Amino acid sequence: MTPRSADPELACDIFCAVVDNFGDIGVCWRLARQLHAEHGWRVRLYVDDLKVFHALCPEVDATLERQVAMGVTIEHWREPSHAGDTLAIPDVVIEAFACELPHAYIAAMARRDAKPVWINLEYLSGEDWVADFHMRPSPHPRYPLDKSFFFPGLGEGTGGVLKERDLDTRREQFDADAWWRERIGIERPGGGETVVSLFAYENPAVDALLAQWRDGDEPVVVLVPEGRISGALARFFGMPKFAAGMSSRAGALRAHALGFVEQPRFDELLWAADINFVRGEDSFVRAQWAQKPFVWHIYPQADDAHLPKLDAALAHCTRTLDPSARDAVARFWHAWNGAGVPDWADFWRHRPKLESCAARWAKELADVGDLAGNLVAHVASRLVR
Ligand code: TRH
Repeated sequence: MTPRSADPELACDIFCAVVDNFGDIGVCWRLARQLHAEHGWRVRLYVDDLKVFHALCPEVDATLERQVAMGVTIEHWREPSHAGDTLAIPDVVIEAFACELPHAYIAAMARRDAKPVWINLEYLSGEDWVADFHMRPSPHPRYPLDKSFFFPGLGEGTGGVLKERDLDTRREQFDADAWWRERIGIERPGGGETVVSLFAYENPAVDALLAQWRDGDEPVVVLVPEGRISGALARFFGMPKFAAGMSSRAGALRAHALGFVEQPRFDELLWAADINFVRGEDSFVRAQWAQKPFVWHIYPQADDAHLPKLDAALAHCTRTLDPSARDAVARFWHAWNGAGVPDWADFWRHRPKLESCAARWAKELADVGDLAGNLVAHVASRLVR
């Protein structure tokens, strides 16, 4: 039997329901592009909110039912029961983050002679249990179909996280001077200034942090993509808003607001900064590949279900730090996620150690393998003809 993974025409549908924010479509769009560009798959992406998608990919026209962007066919998933007009079932079906597939679609999957490989792509967690559950099949109660649970993760035995093949090369070739002129309209700050990127949800700890930067001895330049934390910046600087293109300063702190950029350019912000505050899932992963110190504002869940995930990520990312630096990072991350007041000086005095740890961690994480490659390997093991 010949594995079908070598088939350049392997067809895949990805279903994505946007719950809120940008992470759901952020992950699906990155995966879709990668499966097409790096593995030659024919990918169709069903998305229920094209307006959010448009922010990440401006060439997506929110009024169209069907379109192609970057080689990926995009279908407007109008309602949960809508399954496209043709109901052509591909070789691989990926349901992202437990969004429910249309019933008519599942019935058509069951009618297909060669059953598709059906994968539920889960949210990322660094917790240990993930490796035990990764790729566990679950038989459908009514149809002769198996669904596998694909768990992204930060450790061995998990699905890993997405990383494009050319990412490190793009990072190494990044022209920071040109970026500062183009995006901020000023020369790149000198080595004596600490550049911070700040992508976060509303966060009660931000006022204390801004005040520490303002009152500190070292100059800090903070770059803020316009979004949920912008209101706090505006209040801090006494401005009506802190919108893209606006700047302000107070004491040792300078701040610049940035417009939202298409997803492939988001990494540049992380490469331009000395330390990155990131959130959710996809920007959290990108910060790890940026090989810079970072602080994670995790997506808050009911009953504090996110806190064990935060600690699991801390354990992975800081594993090679000495105890004093590791404790400082844990204190700072916890404060940024609602437990205590952040102490910038206590955290940033460890900067050299945090920088070398970030580079070590990116290498360790790469050993788990790229999620798209791991998924393709799984499909290859299941699809035979
Ligand atoms: O937007 P998020 O908060 O998304 C969240 C999380 O995914 C969370 O786990 C999920 O449950 C919730 O959504 C529904 O953060 P995240 O995951 O970092 O996604 C942001 C995306 O936006 C990421 O792909 C990077 C992208 N981005 C751009 O493309 N351009 C930009 O200018 C910026 C600031 C971000």
